[in-house]
Amino acid sequence: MNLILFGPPAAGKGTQAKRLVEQRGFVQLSTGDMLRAARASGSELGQRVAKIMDEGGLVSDEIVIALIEEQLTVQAGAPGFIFDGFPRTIGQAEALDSLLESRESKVDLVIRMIVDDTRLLERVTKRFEEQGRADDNPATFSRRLERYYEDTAPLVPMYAERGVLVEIDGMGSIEAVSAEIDAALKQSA
Ligand code: B4P
Repeated sequence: MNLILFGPPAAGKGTQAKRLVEQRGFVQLSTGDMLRAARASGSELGQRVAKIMDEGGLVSDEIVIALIEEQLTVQAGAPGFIFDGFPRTIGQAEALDSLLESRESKVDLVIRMIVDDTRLLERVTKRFEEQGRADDNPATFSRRLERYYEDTAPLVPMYAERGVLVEIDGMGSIEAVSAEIDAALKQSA
């Protein structure tokens, strides 16, 4: 099973992916986590992406696709993956299709978490107060949201046409959203 958790920034993709790893043994591939780890390590890649992330931009397709490809190779043999925060552009979606196809696999399910902008802003504001993540400040967040509507939202009709898209209400509590995801997984099994 290859599952994409899809939604705007701060929709709760990472939160739900971690739970699915704990409860169901999925392997999580989060490009956000990979990029933050690169930054924390002080590597050349980390230095290249830091400014883009802090300004609310999208890191280049080339870089994130290479990160995903590397992980698909390192973790070959895993029963399936949760793609968390990837793909975020049409180019990334096409690359993912090719990467999976060459491994005789495919995208099985895309769960789109629907959360309105006001609730997203509430969540990042809270995280900014608690954790001080640089890209959670309101100005940067509005740029992240713009990029989502411009570059990432166009993936919705693409996956809908393929019949792999399930939309869930992501507005509720973490537990309520988890229940929605479990129901979507059960339905698609
Ligand atoms: P990400 O790391 O993917 O973004 P995120 O804001 O953490 O989103 P997520 O939806 O995972 O939110 P979370 O569960 O943490 O990306 C960060 C940056 O990396 C991007 O802006 C970009 O620059 C770069 N990047 C990453 N992938 C890329 C790609 N493929 N291409 C190009 N660039 C890329 O939840 C947010 C908060 O809400 C948390 O504090 C959580 O506790 C809380 N929360 C979650 N669910 C909740 C709920 N139901 N109720 C209340 N609070 C909830």
